[in-house]
Amino acid sequence: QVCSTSTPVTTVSQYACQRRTTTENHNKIFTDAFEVLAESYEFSEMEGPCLAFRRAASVLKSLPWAVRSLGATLDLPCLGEHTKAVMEEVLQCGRSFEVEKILSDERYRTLKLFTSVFGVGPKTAEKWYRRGLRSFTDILADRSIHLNQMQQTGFLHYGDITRAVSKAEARSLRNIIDEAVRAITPAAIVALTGGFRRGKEFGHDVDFIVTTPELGKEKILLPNIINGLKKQGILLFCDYQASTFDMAKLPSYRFEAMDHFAKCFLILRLEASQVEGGLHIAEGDSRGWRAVRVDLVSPPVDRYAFALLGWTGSRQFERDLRRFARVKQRMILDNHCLYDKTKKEFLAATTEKDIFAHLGLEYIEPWQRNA
Ligand code: 8DG
Ligand code: MN
Ligand code: MN
Repeated sequence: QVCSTSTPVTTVSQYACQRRTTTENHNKIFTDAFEVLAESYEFSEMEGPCLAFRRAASVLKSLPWAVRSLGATLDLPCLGEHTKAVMEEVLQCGRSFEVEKILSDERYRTLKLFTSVFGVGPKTAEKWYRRGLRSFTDILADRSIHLNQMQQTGFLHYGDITRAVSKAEARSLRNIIDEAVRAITPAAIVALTGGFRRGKEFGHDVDFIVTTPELGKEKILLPNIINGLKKQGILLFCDYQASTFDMAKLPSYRFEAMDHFAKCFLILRLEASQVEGGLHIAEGDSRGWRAVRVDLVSPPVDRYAFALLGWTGSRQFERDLRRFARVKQRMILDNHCLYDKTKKEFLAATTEKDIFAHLGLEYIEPWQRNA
């Protein structure tokens, strides 16, 4: 080689679990564009390109510097032809015409609008779109459409639920959950997880793990917490899913999005008086309360580390942890366990650090998992 370089080459890993990604994104102009493309492919059920754009966005999010030319991306993984073409457009024009076209596309706009309702997934949105429905008015006026209870609640609290939850609101909810849990068993464990554990300032919901130090006693937790919240008059909606967890059915070789722990998807009423600095609501809104989405998951305590790692996210970080485990270590990782296919045994863990160590990964702090 003619060209030798004196600057140290730091290679960026193709796995998000080998990168440190804070909430500080220096490449938002690109990652916002990629997210639109990824979502548009998701609506068309084109998993490959969708994932490619999500991976590319994740790589750019991990950089402590802003990309100013395509030349600067030569050593970066996961950036394909299409990705670079979009970046080129953004670098030259400040925007991507392909993205703008999607943003003005009727199908994309409609599916985006419909899936913004709590309880409406891509399948339902698509079904409504194919029936010619284009607005909420269309849906609510169509007598042949049956909205389930989740969707009815979604429409009822649409404004509040689509409005971001602030850190102060998350803290207040933590106190509410803490109190509800202590009333049942003082020894209970409550941990903040999801985006707020990763240090985000705002979230679409607040996620908690609740369990008991005594194995098996966690079974009484969720039903009792739900009852407590109901008695306080702050339970606006509850979708409770009992545990289907069975250690004998592990490891699971097929990919499952959901884990088998007991969980509930809630909408709670949060009073302004309980939030330091007030509610994060529209100016001029004088109700004195708002609706917020809260997720509770309740694993048995011996599964705690796996559940915490799985629910802390980000989704891309989780995807790459599992992919890394499978491809690089011949291991299966999910929210319940870590299984070594070579040794044919489960690897025990009481902390997240144990799991990273089993995987041969450097420990990544929660606030560095915003991949
Ligand atoms: P946000 O709420 O601030 O928007 O971001 P987030 O906290 O990262 O997203 P989330 O949708 O609340 O999910 C948090 C983590 O929970 C996510 O990384 C993956 C995990 N999770 C599972 N199973 C499920 C599931 O069935 N539904 C949802 N919503 N999250 C799940 O492991
Ligand atoms: Mn969340
Ligand atoms: Mn959640």
